[in-house]
Amino acid sequence: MATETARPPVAEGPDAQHLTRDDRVELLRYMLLMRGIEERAMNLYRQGKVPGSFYDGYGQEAVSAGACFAMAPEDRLCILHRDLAAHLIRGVTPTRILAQYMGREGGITRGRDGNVHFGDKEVGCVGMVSMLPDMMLVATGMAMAFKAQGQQRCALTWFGDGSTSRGDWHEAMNWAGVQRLPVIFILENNQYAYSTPLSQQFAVNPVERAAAYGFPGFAVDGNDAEAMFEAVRQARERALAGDGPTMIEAVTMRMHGHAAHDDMKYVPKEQVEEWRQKDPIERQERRLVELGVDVDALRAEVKAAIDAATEEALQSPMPDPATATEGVFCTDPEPDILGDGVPRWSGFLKGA
Ligand SMILES: Cc1ncc(C[n+]2csc(CCOP(=O)(O)OP(=O)(O)O)c2C)c(N)n1
Repeated sequence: MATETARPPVAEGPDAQHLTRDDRVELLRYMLLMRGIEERAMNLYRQGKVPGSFYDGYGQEAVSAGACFAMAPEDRLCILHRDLAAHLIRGVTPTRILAQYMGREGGITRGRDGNVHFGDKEVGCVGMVSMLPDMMLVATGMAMAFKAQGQQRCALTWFGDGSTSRGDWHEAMNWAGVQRLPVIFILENNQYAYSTPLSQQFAVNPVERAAAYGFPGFAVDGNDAEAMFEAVRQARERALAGDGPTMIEAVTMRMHGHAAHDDMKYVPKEQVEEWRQKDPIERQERRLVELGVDVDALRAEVKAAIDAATEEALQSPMPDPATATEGVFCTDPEPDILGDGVPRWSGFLKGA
């Protein structure tokens, strides 16, 4: 059974040139927030306060934190179910996220959609499409719009190893390569797609697939937030210089079951133990301790913020059933779909 890939990371260790000490602390803060919020949500789920199931990204925090940290406010992100740190970095508050998980009025979708299906377009996050890997096509489409309008903007999407086996994934890869679009594809290789291991997912090194579509692909240590940052920073530079897409394979491990209902008994215990030693948060903490950062104080601060957010989210009411269909369909004839104040699709919705 496949475990970890042996490929070397593209960048390792602190990146003194592009990350300040404060940035490095922020990376840890967002990873702690992501883990703390998801742990809290799992407890709320067990108390029956989170409907449906619950999905988390335990052990994968560096992938979304490092990548999102390298993106600018004008860029656009298609965020998947294990990438909570990206929402947090864009400014979505822990209270709104916890309210979302509990289906409350104060959540991002105001109780309209499943707990991890959300995105706040005001901060450049596209609402998650459940069908995998359709966010590849959405990100590619946005990148096409940026290029067509001569805008210096970039789109990014994350996707799992399982997503790469679908035809729409290959269509997006091909079109992005042909058009040299400003888009970054992050393969979140967490070794499993539900219970399917890598050995049954692809018969090639997945980064070679980027070359097959005419653009670079490389592997990064997905449990190193700073390496993720550096890889995405370089990919974004390429994209803005007109050099087209980049695929980054973030090599990591899904440390929990597919979702709360899955005990992942199909994963060998030694594999989980091996990856536990590479925990991305502990890794960043070790770096910061060397820099003299009071990591315990940061942990306490994050915990207090999550306690307060939980209380606030629990105060949020359930949505009024009479408004259930409001905001579900686009009724604006000229929607600002790229969030840049320019209405588009005019005519399309009018049937012209
Ligand atoms: C087209 C499609 N088929 C099935 C599903 C159900 N489903 C949701 S997540 C998932 C596993 C995806 O694995 P992967 O892409 O490796 O991402 P991971 O969950 O491991 O992060 C499946 C099968 C779906 N959302 N879309």
